[in-house]
Amino acid sequence: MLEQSLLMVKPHAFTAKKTGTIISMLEDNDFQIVGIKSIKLTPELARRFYFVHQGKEFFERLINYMSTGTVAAICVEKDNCVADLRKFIGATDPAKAAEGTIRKIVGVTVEQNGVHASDSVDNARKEIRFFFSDIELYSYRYLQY
Ligand code: IDP
Ligand code: MG
Repeated sequence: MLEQSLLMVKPHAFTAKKTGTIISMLEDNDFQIVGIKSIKLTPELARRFYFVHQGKEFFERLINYMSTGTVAAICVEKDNCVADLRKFIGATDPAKAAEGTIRKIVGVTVEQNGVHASDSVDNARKEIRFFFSDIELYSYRYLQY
């Protein structure tokens, strides 16, 4: 089924000019870009985005890290997009990520693992809404996220 998901380029990958590499990887693997923007998250926005991890040991560090620099938010669309994108980014720990995955290529550490991707269709809808309005998503007419 045609789905959309949200990929976010994390600060160190954006600073290291890996955004182009990541976009090429997405486009070369059938992920259609339907929305894209760069933004600097405030700690408050980062907290909202990662609220499901509140209370975890790594939460405060993650919030601090995610608000240190610019991120790129990319909304992509394809059949089975959410599961396919999770597979394509690879394991949370880049050292354990499979060859050819985004995290294997641009990840540095578990925290600086290059990218975020939505983990369910429901969270994809919320995360796309977090970054984009309808008029910023060109194929929003197909899916009312
Ligand atoms: P995911 O990004 O693969 O979905 P989650 O468990 O949802 O992984 O964690 C969200 C983010 O929090 C990870 O991408 C990573 O940057 C960071 N994180 C997760 N576990 C750890 C940890 O044990 N130490 C430091 N950072 C972590
Ligand atoms: Mg997650």
